[in-house]
Amino acid sequence: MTTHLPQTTGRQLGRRSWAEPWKIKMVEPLRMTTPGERERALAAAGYNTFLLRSEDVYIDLLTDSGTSAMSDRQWAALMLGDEAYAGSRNFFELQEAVRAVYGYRHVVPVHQGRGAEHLISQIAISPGQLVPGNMYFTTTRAHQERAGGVFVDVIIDEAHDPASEHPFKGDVDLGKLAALIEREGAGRIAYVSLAGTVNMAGGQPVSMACARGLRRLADRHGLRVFLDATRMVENAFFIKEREDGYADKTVAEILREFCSYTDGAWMSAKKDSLVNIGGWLALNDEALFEEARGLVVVFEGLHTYGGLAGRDMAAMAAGIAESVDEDHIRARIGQVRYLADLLGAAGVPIVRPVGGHAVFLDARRFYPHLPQDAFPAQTLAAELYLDSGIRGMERGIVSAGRDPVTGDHHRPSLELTRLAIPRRVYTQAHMDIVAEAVEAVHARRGEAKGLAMTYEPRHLRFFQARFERL
Ligand code: PM9
Repeated sequence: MTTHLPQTTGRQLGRRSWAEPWKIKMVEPLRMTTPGERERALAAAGYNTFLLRSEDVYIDLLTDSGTSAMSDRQWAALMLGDEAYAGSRNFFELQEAVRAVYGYRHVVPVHQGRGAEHLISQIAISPGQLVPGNMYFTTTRAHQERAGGVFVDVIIDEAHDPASEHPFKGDVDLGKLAALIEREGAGRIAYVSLAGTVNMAGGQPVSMACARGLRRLADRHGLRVFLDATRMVENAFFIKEREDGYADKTVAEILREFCSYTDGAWMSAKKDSLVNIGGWLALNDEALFEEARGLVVVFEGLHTYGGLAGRDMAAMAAGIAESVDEDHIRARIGQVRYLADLLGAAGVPIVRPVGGHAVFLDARRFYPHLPQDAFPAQTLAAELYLDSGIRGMERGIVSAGRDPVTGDHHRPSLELTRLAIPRRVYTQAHMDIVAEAVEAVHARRGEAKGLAMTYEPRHLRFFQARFERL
């Protein structure tokens, strides 16, 4: 099969079209709602799309986490679940899949990504230590802070500019990191927290050159590098497309090489690995692994199930293998690009280049008349739901939360509304409908008045905060 991306331009360029490498075997009906029903549902949800009931949502682009469609092979694997309390066969399958695909030595299963973030933060951060990383992620930073760490952003400046066309906007600025080490001393740094396709920057990839350079810098100072591998398969795809010397390598080979520059990884398997629940922590260091294995039994469950059923681990092992299939990943990124191309052609401001798992609407340019204190990205998610029952998520000042020391809002330069696309779930026609809805909201953009926060939870406020209309 010859394939070219972006899919949308295939025909314009005179190439043959390209389609998803699967067909649909089971369907789930969608419910459409009336404008009045949506108005009532959103008001009851405090204008927070996280607080809507999913039955009131038509097309659900809240997240790509745990929302993917499993394959027939994954469903079949569920039936082969070994539900022994200890030593389940499925744990060994999972361990083997992680070793084969990611290349790490030791594997601790957890119920989802933040279970692993909790473990790595507790065992690798001492109170007061710094944790430099390529942009914060909400749950990751929350666990680092709860362990007494202080996150320091060392991503390249281009990542904070939604219009910059830099091909690897997820890269660590090695100069910034070197200066931090120089200023604070390597002993004050817990580890480097490196994430693939940086979520809060718009799903932006990290280059292999950066990973390699980071390894060299870390080695010079005796620092460890831990990877958030949640969407690393997508990252590997971007390296294949954009970085010299990788076009002829497989996504699986690129992934293995990238991971080889790191000392371990945490994983939310709910994304790349195509399962509805699950995750793992992988470590090369024996002593650190012993600590993680000791702690997992306190918070998640025995070290051979980590809060999961045997069948969950079986589906995860199968999903890991499917995730590095070239046609799968090409179609996955291709669908995100299809939506982005429609929106870009309609003049809707989006984060460029288009990332791996979502299209991010640039709420600052969408609603230039709204100050950040009126929560433009939250407003845009609300308006989109009201228009058509499509659910996205705020990724701006609300998600950024407050500085734990000063109590002030973090004020990120990126004020984004994310339309995350579940894997293998929606069709091209659904994407057309999403684009039409966003265009309709864009056409009425001058009418938006913004929101005020009426309830602010202490932890990860974006999940449960409530708002009212200004
Ligand atoms: N990400 C997402 O929608 C779900 C929770 S936040 C709305 O993007 C990264 C890069 C993630 C991530 C979750 C986690 C935590 C870690 N790293 O949700 O605990 O994107 O499995 O993973 C979400 P869990």
